[in-house]
Amino acid sequence: MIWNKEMETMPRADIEKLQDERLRKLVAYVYERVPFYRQKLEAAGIHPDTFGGLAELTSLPFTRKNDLRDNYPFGLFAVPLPEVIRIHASSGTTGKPTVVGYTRNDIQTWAEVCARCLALSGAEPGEMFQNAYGYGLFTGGLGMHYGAELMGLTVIPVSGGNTARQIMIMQDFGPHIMACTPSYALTLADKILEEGINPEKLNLKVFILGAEPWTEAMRQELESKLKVHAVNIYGLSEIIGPGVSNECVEAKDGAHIFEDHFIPEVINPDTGEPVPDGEVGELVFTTLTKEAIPLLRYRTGDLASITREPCKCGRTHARMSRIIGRVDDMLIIRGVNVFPSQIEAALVGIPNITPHHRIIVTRENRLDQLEVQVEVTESFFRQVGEEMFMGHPESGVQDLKELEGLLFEALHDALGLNVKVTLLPPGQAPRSEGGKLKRVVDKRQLQ
Ligand code: DLL
Repeated sequence: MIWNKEMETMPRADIEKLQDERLRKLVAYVYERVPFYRQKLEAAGIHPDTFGGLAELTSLPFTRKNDLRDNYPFGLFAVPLPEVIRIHASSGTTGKPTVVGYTRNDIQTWAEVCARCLALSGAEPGEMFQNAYGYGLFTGGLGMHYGAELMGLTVIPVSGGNTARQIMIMQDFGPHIMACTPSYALTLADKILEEGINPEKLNLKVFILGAEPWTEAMRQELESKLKVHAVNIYGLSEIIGPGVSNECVEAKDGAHIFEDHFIPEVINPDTGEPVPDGEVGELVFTTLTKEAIPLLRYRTGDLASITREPCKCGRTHARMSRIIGRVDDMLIIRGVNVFPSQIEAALVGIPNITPHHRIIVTRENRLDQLEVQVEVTESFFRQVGEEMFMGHPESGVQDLKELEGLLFEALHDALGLNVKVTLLPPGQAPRSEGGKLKRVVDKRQLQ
């Protein structure tokens, strides 16, 4: 089903007309209410009375994560605090969290876009939804919760983690839809199979996965292991939380961005100039309807491309590709730009390994070293013998060397770098415990 047919299938010309109207209102709104924006707009020579709307979008100033940090906690809010009925925050790796607020209308908008995501994923009113995104300051849990209630799903607010309990609920309550991070879905799938549970006996038909990057290979693995659909949901706290975009289960070919609420752009992260549709760059969003913390041209740091080609599901909103990396996650190894997603993609299709891996960067004698630690499968581990990994190579040595060679070649082809390959016994690479997974350890800053 299409949750909001009128908005989601609107002809492009009408979408742009609506965006134009809303953008003009937004510029006046932030100019009046947020000193930070008034200053920025004045510096850019923009006044709401003469602003030319959508056609002049790129003349508006960017907003960056640091602007939220500098105005911590509530400095960018456009309404008095009593009108803010909810606060969320996303914790970065360093320093203070990024704080966002919602008015009553914002909470309604958020539920609406999350209901659209559920419908895009194939949910139908009356079905049951196991929500394994974390509840709390993280937006995942409560965002999806309100969307699911609005749609009329039976919500199980189990939150993240506690794999045994998740599986018990999946078996006993029979949810049709489950949402969690993709790395955690893999943890669940492995555990389900390990326990000898027949996935076809579960009621589950779809996993809604997001909050961290994942790949087509992970989709295939999950879909074949658990006999479900796996669809991508994208969002970020600054823009609303989950509910910025979602793939349709029909095509699974890019996530539909709810353009009546968010204007997407893709820019060259170095120059700030727009790049053509289909080309990868940094995603930028302008919120059109947010009241508590509306943002102009927010630079997400996420790298993706967008297309405005119509989708076979009938929706007309622009679609974005998977996030292929982060502007700030890009590792520079001996001058070469490396995205963790390239490493993940290079590992696909190589036999005897699992998708679980860890990326370690060090600096030895002033030279960057990239090490990729890849976990082997149980059956390969049995074949080569445990001693191998204990430093007593015997029978399995040939197979082991071959596998290392294959991985070295694949990584060299993908990155143009000599990478140190280390094989790990099953279970040794980091797994998701329910939240976002951190695969990259960059030890250079620590030295
Ligand atoms: O992760 C919101 C969310 C919750 C999205 C649940 C989807 C599902 P933050 O904690 O603010 O918000 O983190 C936002 O996570 O800028 C991306 O880098 C990354 N991210 C989110 N969804 C995806 C995805 C939530 N589908 C940051 N693929 C974003 C890749 C994603 N990265």
